[in-house]
Amino acid sequence: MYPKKELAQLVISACTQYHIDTVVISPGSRNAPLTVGFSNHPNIKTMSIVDERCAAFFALGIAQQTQKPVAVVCTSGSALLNYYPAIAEAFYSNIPLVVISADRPKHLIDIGDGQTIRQENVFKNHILFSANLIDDATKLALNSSLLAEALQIATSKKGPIHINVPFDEPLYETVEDLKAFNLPIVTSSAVQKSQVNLEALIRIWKSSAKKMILVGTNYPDTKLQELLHQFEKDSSVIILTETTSNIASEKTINSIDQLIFPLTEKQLEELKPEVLVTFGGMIVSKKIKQFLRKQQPNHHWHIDALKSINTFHCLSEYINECPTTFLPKLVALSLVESDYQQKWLLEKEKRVGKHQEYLSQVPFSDLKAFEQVLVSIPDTSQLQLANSSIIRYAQLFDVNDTLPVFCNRGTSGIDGSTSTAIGAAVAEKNQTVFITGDLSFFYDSNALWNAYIPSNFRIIIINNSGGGIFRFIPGPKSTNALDYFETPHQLTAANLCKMHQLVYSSASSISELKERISDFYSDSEHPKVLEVFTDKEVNEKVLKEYFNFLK
Ligand SMILES: Cc1ncc(C[n+]2csc(CCOP(=O)(O)OP(=O)(O)O)c2C)c(N)n1
Repeated sequence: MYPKKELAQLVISACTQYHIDTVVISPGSRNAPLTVGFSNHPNIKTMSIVDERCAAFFALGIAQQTQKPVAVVCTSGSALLNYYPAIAEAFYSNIPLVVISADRPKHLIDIGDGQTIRQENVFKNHILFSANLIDDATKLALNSSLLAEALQIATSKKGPIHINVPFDEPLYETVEDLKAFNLPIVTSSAVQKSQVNLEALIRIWKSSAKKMILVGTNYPDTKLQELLHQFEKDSSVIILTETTSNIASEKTINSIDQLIFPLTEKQLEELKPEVLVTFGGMIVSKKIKQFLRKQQPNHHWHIDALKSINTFHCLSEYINECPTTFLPKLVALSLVESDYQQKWLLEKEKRVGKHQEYLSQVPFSDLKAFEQVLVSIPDTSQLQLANSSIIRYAQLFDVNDTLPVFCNRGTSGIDGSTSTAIGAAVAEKNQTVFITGDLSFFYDSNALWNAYIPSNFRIIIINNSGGGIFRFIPGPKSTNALDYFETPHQLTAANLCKMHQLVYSSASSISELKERISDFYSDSEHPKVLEVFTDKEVNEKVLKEYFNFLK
């Protein structure tokens, strides 16, 4: 059974031609032609999620893992606007999210018809392309080319696109077959190749004794990992990575905040790179941003096949190639004798010792719980992290390098981490473990209103009764309005788990945590949640003293 409407048929046919095989549908009437068509298509897996914000983050999680476009479909009106947080995340994280909204035809907009808003171009600031289709049989060619362009862009440029599809009533008429449509061939618009003077770059590289490679958010990539290992042989090169870089090595600095925080101005000046090479997405560490914005390198080269970002306000070259294509041109060069790498690694060694010493003596707290939780996660699980202090705590530890790690760092929102993690879990055959703070968890609690959560999905909530981060960052505590930042509460996840049929347990001490976690990852009929309660005042003290102890 397919929709009788040709425009709906065209949209469905276009999606299949661009190999979209997963469509997340939220309920409504205006989108009935798309709902009927997608759900009956043999090559498309459809899933139903009521809350559009959750649906979009869920789809984002799937697309994050498959790196292929995933579509979301909703009805007209405010439903569509609930996609926006995930669209912004997809925009800044380069995730191909295909947003399809049903709409009324133009003559019914702004004349007092119900459930109607101005949908065309509504995401214009954070979308790669908006295809405003027209409900007119004579516009088939135009609609086809808009669809082809939109889907081509989502696929090649890896980001969100919006297809707005107006339907007049009747909405529920069906036919037996889906027509075949020939979409025009769209070649990806030629990306302007930057004119890099490779010889000049090589000259700079070879004459510099202080070179830093800083990796932002990155998919696990063995080729890249291998390349970076080769750079480590050069004593003038130091590699800085983050938990979300998915790069691991003894010779990289992987806890940047831990390393930089105790450094004096003099040391920072000494460790300032002459050449900075960056690639990957967003950088989590605030300290490295502050450091490199203040102690700017003479040369900053950013390598990215899709887009350039000038995070440190000193970008000198944008190299629009894949890192794995460009980096071999540098790695093949002769090594430069220098003590630069050694200086960084000596600092790292000191911090690692201090870190272990400190952890062995601290009371139960977020930091201590994190240590226990991270070592408990089974090898090769996928680790999804929420924002706020969760991602920052993770940066202080050596995370098991068999775990691919992900976090919504595009816009660092707390509004869709659980939904994203569930989407990612659906797309991943290995177990997915999600660690979240309490506000992030309760904010996105509708994420659990989802019939597809794999039974091996695990959630660990670090419940410090509010936004713990606001006790650490400078500012909130100096005001008389801390409650408006931290938003303290007494909620627990127990009843939510009951409602959504998740196996719930909790821990409030190190011994309870050790006990509960011992069989937390074992097979179960339902997904499990472990809620770890910590004391916010202890957390604050422990983390502040941690950084002082490192000095
Ligand atoms: C959608 C959204 N609203 C507000 C914020 C601002 N914000 C950043 S962290 C945070 C608190 C998060 O608290 P929780 O999830 O409990 O984590 P904790 O800081 O305790 O680790 C808030 C409100 C945000 N990042 N995203």
